[in-house]
Amino acid sequence: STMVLAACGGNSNSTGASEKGSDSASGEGGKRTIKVSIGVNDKHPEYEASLKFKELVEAESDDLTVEVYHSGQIADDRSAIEMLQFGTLDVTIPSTSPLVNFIPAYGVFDLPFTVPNEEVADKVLDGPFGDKMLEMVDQQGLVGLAWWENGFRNLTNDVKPVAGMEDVKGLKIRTMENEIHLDAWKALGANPTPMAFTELFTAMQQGTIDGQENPYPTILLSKYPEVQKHISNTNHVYTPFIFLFSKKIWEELSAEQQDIISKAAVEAGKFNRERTREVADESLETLKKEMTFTEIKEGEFEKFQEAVKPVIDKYKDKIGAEIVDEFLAEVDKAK
Ligand code: TF8
Repeated sequence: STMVLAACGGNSNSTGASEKGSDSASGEGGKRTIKVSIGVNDKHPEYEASLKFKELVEAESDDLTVEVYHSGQIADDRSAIEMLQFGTLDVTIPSTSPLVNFIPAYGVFDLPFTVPNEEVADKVLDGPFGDKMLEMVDQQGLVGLAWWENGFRNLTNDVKPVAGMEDVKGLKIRTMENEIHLDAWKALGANPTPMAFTELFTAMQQGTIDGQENPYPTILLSKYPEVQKHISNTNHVYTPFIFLFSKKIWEELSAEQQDIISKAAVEAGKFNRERTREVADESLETLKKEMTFTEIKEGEFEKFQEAVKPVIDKYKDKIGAEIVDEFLAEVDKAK
């Protein structure tokens, strides 16, 4: 069958294993152009870090060239993941949330109000739990090479200031293509719709939705203040960026090329975290001038958390109870 052919096909010279994706083969290598697709624009720290990845790879390798495509010109997050599976695109660095459509366990990162700050996120992602999650994408024809940062997500809308649960009621909120986010916003009383990031600006401009949620840099650099009046510090979830390589293409690379790429992905990820955090602080200051910033009132975070509890319970089995418990334990340990 095709399955068997696919499993036996390709290059049989499966010697040198790399650090990451260590159970997958390597090939002959040779001259290659690595195409990287990201959904955000060329003002975003994720783009800067993608250029850093390019610089690192090209400095180390004589036969690898990297091309970076921003703004979802190649594809939105979900389609880009599919292209990696088919081997028609080399790299994408999406939020983990659309990956849940392929690997339910990834929903662990979508559970709201679990990660308190960036330091805890770093410890969990850089430790054994993060490694285990990176390895897990192998089953979907992907190689997970590094964690990058998008940041904590915050709510914006064009209708009213949001200071607590009451204000969220009835707001038409765009969510990522992820059922946990969808159910969490329903539980908070909003009226959510899933949509690709590439369609979001137009949807807000045309008023088909009232609001959306993203980290401060993405909100500012995607020019959302042009179409949104209000912003609040909901900080409701930390969904990381994940650096994904097509397994099909990966196995054609030489062990040396794989090594150069793995290291560059991790190195550029460190740069990405630093830049994202600098830009996040600056972005919030600018957003406070361009929009109405409303602080979430005391006691309201507790109400949010209480309201989303049934959503966490609902998805625990689907994600895998063990993974959820392990994640929460790692978060606690890191606090
Ligand atoms: C979203 C995400 C996006 C990223 C990017 C487009 O709201 O936060 O910023 O996944 O790849 O869709």
